[in-house]
Amino acid sequence: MIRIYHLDPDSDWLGGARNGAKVMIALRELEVAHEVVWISRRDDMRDPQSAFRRRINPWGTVPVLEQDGFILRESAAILRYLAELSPGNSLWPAAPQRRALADQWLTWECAMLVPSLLNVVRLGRYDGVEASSADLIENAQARYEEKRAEPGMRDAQDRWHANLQLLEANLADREYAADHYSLADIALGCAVPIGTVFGMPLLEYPHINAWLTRLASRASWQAERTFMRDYEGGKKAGLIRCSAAERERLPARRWAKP
Ligand SMILES: N[C@@H](CCC(=O)N[C@@H](CS)C(=O)NCC(=O)O)C(=O)O
Repeated sequence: MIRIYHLDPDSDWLGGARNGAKVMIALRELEVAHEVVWISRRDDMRDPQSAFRRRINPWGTVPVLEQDGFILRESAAILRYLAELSPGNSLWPAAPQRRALADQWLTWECAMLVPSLLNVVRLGRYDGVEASSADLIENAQARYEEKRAEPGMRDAQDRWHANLQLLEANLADREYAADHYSLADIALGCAVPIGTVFGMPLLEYPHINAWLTRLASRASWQAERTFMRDYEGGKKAGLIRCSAAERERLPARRWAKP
């Protein structure tokens, strides 16, 4: 049986694990039997003495896949492994060039897009290394506003937006990152809405908005609370396109307390 170590967004003060969300969506799409082990960011991931750190992942991160003693870390590696277990699936096509193009965007997500987001997160001190009461993610947009004019933060924002412009241009003439719905969309779709948590709008990217709508219409995405809260929270905050009526209907985002 495959076990996935993941975070419950209802009890995590950073709203859950976006990298874990990728794996959960892929498991549903591929219909792979699995169980989820819900762990705690504070007690399991950040405590060097925890059983999780000692037995499963000394790096202290999720997601982790465990299967009969085999342990695999890194969301992109886990996605590829799951796809290998499900031959013939369309998320990871067999034809070398089609697969390579999906892999290009899957790799770009973790090598280019996420690092540019982490610059913003770290400059805004939302890496969450300390969950101090002065630095809660629920204050992220206010803190981001305070810092957005600082030169380092401006540069970090520009890099994030330069990457989004690349994705936007790619989606201008195709529905998905690599011509067909693939692992790349799963990874990118879980990462892109996070910028709105920090107050960075997606409004100027019509193709990205349309692509997110396509992803969010899938049952496997709707079941992933971490993604849905980032996505709907972005809409509620007026940072992702949606109608006024939908914005009105959406609940305000609530963060768990640390
Ligand atoms: N490159 C890794 C990143 C894993 C990662 O950083 N996951 C976050 C949750 S999305 C985490 O474990 N953070 C550690 C912490 O907050 O202590 C992957 O893609 O799996």
